[in-house]
Amino acid sequence: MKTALITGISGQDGSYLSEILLEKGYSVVGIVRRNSTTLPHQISNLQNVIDHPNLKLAYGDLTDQNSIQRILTEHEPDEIYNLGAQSHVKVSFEVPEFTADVTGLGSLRLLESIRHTGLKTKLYQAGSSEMFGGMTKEPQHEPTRFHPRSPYGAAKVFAHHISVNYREAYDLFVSNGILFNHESPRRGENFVTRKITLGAVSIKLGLQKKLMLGNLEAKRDWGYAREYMEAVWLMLQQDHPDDFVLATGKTYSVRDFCELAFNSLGMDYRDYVGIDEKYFRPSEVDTLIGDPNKAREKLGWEAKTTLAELTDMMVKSDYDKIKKTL
Ligand code: G4F
Repeated sequence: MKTALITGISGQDGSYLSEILLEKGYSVVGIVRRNSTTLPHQISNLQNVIDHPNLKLAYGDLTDQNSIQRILTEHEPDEIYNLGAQSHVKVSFEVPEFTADVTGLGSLRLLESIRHTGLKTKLYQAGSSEMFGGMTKEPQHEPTRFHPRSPYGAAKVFAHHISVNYREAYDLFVSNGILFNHESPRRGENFVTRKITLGAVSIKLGLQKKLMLGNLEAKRDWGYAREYMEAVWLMLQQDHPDDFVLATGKTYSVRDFCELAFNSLGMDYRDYVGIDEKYFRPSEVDTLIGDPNKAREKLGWEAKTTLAELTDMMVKSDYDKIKKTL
């Protein structure tokens, strides 16, 4: 039985990946951070697998090298998926140093721990389309130059480059994914898609009157998170480490997403959505659109769920969830 270690297991991506790995017969170890929220709340995304006999949780932190090294020594994972991060772009402007520490240096600590333990393992480093940031050349693919527009993007660029460096310098098996935005009913509530689906449903059910957002003109390439985690697993099943863009190849604005979400509830977003300057970022990434050709050719992967299907899935899930509490 193979063992996989996941940092960031309690997030959207970590929860889908753990389900996929457990279905494939892996033993999964998830690193969870000690914080003031109680564990059941912290791991609510893991409710489908929390009682699985092959899932273990271990306390550790990407800012604490000793904890990582201890977990590596104890569990000797065959594969490591580094999904842990301070992943909110707007928040990264407020806590830039913390973001650099967790999102950037956290990946270096993992690489150093692998090197020092001498473990023969494969590492997946979660990169982001935010690394392309202000690039005007579209669509963005693996050789596209990075131009991060936030402390989060800059930290991810560091994590990407240091992963490539450790691959070249120490012959470690490290693959970088460059994932464009990927969403689902498990998306954190302060990311724009989930904020919109939750807001639209709350308005429909009479719990809220307005939904305040920031920049409606920003365009993103949005896919379905579970499908992206299938591709992440495939990256570590290759004979050689490599870097891959995962994207749908289509881009839509935040305004388009509002239209889809409100329409699916029989409402017109223009009657409910307002703009609040506080949600604007000091520097914005205007348009992201990825070219997933390499992943299609080498991994045989492509995104299947359309944005309309994804929006419907999220709206329905939020509707059912809120309705139950009324
Ligand atoms: O949903 P968002 O916060 O996602 P963002 O910034 O694109 O980052 C996400 O995707 C990245 C992959 O490219 C990940 F690496 C990263 O960790 C994260 O998962 O914002 C999307 C867009 C932005 O342009 C933002 O300015 O929506 C715009 N927006 C407009 N109003 C808003 C809001 N974003 C948020 N979070 N909240 C708003 O009220």
